[in-house]
Amino acid sequence: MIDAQDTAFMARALQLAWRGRYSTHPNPRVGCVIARGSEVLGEGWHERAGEAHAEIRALSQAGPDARGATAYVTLEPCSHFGRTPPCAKALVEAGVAHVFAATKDPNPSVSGRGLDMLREAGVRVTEGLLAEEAVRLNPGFMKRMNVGRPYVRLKMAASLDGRTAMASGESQWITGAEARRDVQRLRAISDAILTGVGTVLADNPSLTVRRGELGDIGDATEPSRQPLRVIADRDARTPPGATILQGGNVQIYCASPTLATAPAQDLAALGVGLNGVAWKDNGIDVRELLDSLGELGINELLVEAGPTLAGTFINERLVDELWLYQAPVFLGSTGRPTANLPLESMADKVQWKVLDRRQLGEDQRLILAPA
Ligand code: AOF
Ligand code: ZN
Repeated sequence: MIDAQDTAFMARALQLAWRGRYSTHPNPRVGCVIARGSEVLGEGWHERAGEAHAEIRALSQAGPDARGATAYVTLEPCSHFGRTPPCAKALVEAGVAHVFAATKDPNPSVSGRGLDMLREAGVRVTEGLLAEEAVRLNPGFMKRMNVGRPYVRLKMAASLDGRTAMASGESQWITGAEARRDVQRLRAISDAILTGVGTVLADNPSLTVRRGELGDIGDATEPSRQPLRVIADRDARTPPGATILQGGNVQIYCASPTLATAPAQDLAALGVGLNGVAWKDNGIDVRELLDSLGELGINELLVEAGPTLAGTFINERLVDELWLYQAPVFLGSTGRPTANLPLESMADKVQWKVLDRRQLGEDQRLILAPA
């Protein structure tokens, strides 16, 4: 039996988990509420990899009162010794009588064993309450654990006539301050930001999260690191003085033969990570790139790139969400398209469905998913 009270506590646990949106990577966001009847005894969320898991924080708040109580956790409690000891064991030792887990942990070192551990110790287990919401909380962690690749968000800023820059390449700024702050938040929830060398050469972007521009983050845990910056750069043309290289934490993906060349060696000497992958006529082998980023522990990837790389991602059907910021301006018919995607007939059109539509100052933000 699941009642409204149980659902409300799990919803609260989801809210707590979301506080870790800028800080838990590569770990998932997890929240926990410990309650007896309608009384909350403890609350916790996972803040940072290496630090206490959500259950441990909630248990320490509840103290001895946890005996006989119910725990609501957004993810199956872990059963393994990772950077921290198993939460399932801690719940058993605290005497918790009933555990609600929204979803299984797809991590192969857990995946059901946490729930088994609880059941074997005589704890009642109820699985699946608000499961859909819990999966949506960690789309990247779930996807990486299940298929080894990050969840991909493609960001675009465009005009009313679907242009993303002038013919000269000039593009600052199409959208207003509110949309740009929203992009900062989007970067901050991402584990990595991918761009192409064309964008590096044309715009010299930093692709960093600037805390001051994030604005008020409410009760979220402070971002604990910059997202990894990733550059698709077949011939290692990224200038050693490029802004994006400052502060480190950069991986460049070039063509394998490029690895041995002088420009690549110079970048490696600066501490840049260099990876050789396959390139095809129309650009980088994106699947190989995504596999590699999955191995690096990237859960949520943000693609902020020019028309070539954006076109490749769309064409290869590798975008999970498209975030389109549209400004109420015309950039004119000589402006650059958001994506290079030459299509012949209406039958080739690439259809999307709108998940969310919002006004940000004068601009609108659409979040879309493949239809
Ligand atoms: C939980 N509660 O709050 C989180 C869990 O290296 P560790 O010890 O931090 O373990 C990381 C793994 O633990 C992570 O990959 C995921 O399977 C699980 N995360 N589990 O019971 C939590 N964050
Ligand atoms: Zn745990």
